[in-house]
Amino acid sequence: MAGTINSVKALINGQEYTLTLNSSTGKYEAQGIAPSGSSFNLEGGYYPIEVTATYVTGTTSVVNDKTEGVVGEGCRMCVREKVKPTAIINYPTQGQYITTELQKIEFTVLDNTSQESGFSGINIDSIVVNITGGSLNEPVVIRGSKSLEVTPIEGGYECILVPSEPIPDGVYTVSLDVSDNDGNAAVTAVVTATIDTAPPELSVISPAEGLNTSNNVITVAGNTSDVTSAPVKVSVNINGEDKGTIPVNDDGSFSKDFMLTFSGNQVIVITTTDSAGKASSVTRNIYFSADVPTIKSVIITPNPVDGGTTFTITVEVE
Ligand SMILES: [Ca+2]
Ligand SMILES: [Ca+2]
Repeated sequence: MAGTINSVKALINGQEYTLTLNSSTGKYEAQGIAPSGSSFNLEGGYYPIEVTATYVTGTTSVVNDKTEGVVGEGCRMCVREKVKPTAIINYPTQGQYITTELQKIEFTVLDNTSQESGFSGINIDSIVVNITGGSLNEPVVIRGSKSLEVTPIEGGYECILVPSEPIPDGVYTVSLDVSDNDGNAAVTAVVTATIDTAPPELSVISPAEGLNTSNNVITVAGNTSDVTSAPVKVSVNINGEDKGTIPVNDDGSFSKDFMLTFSGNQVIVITTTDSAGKASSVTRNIYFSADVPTIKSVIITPNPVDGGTTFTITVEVE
């Protein structure tokens, strides 16, 4: 037989609530403010509640989260935090050129950047890395942590993704999504970067290799192009002296005259460099001299010579 209730109290996260009778339902109620921190990382994933009912006679009954059945289940309060985690792509950086075959994507996912405590933590299985662009017909999508190198850090993880096979040259966009354990999604991190492992094309039309010339003005001309990282820069070095860059036309052609400053062998190096920093060089070895031959003597032997007989002409020249 039911007695007369003296009090009904609930203990939630260290706070005691005194419940009052709702006469229309015959049940006891109180309102409270939920803890701000997530219950995800608490034992069982909930805040435990202890309810104590006391009769006027002084006898009490206590239930809590360990109580069996639906009463015990009712003593488990799940609290979700609402703060987004943070996704940061560390490598490549926005606009970066990558010139090596070895490729990787490094990123950090954190759930403690805006919360000192009570964060639910990164759900590592929610990571989605998406690579699009270049010569990929379909996006490369990596989900979860299985193919990642993962290092736990305070509040999250540092991750390294190495594609199973090198991604071919091209311009790519990498995006990163992640959620925390309470289902809050981070703002998508996006970077666009260029993979360019190929040096630019370079064809030198002038001067020809082995050219002998008496002209002290030499024309350096040719064509250059780069599939992935145009535009390219062309620079000229003559006999070890940097002559700077020369203009390249829209069609890749270039032409500029240079003065040769001394006679003798000349080494001309033409270098083209693409925007990724990959370079190609062509070397031309030429010979320049404006000197004219000096004829020192001309002797006819014999001289005079008899008509119809043989003579020799001897010329001394240097
Ligand atoms: Ca969070
Ligand atoms: Ca290139």
